[in-house]
Amino acid sequence: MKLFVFEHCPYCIKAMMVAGLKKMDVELVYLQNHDVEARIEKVGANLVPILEKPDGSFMAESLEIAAFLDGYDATPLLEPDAQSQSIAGWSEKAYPLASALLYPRWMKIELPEFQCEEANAWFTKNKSASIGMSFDEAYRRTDEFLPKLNALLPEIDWLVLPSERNNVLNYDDVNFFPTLRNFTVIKGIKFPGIIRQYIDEVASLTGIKLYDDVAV
Ligand SMILES: N[C@@H](CCC(=O)N[C@@H](CS)C(=O)NCC(=O)O)C(=O)O
Repeated sequence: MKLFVFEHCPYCIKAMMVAGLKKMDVELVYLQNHDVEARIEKVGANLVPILEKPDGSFMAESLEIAAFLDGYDATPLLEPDAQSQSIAGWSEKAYPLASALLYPRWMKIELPEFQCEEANAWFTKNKSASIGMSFDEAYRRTDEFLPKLNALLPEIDWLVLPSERNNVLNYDDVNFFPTLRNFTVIKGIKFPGIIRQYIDEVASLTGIKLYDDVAV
């Protein structure tokens, strides 16, 4: 099977987590960010992740892909979610800060979906419009945004470490780990100890790479 993704995309990470957790033979294919046609021709919409199944058909929607991959061997491992309201509430508060901190940083590190000028220009144009400021301005204002995001992190009080539940992951992990994982690209982020341990444990179980080494 092939999974068409962007490395910075939290929805893609949901699907990649399950493929990694179950050590599946899924080839990751990184589309260029501006290549909208490559998405539309497969699923009729401009969205990743997209899974190409063994029969050649395509499937969109990260959680549907996650469930499909989890059930592929007829032995699903993921437990149901239990914290979706807490996750949604916290994510809504953090979203504007997270966007302003993350978007300019994706342009500053090496990512497979930004391997040509058109891809960078497409992302910069669309996402600077969505945060209402240029990437230069957003990056310059890190000292304003980062303390506010750091202050929100201790409010995440629903995490249970995988090691405290027999390393069995659930849909809360699938939904929320990708957000925390992306924050590792922000130099100076201050994860409370349990969050840092949670990120490291889930990354290790799913084989998802973190950004600590290239944080800016
Ligand atoms: N509901 C979809 C949302 C996926 C989504 O929003 N993907 C974004 C990337 S993070 C996308 O492909 N946007 C189109 C673009 O960047 O041009 C899912 O869960 O898979």
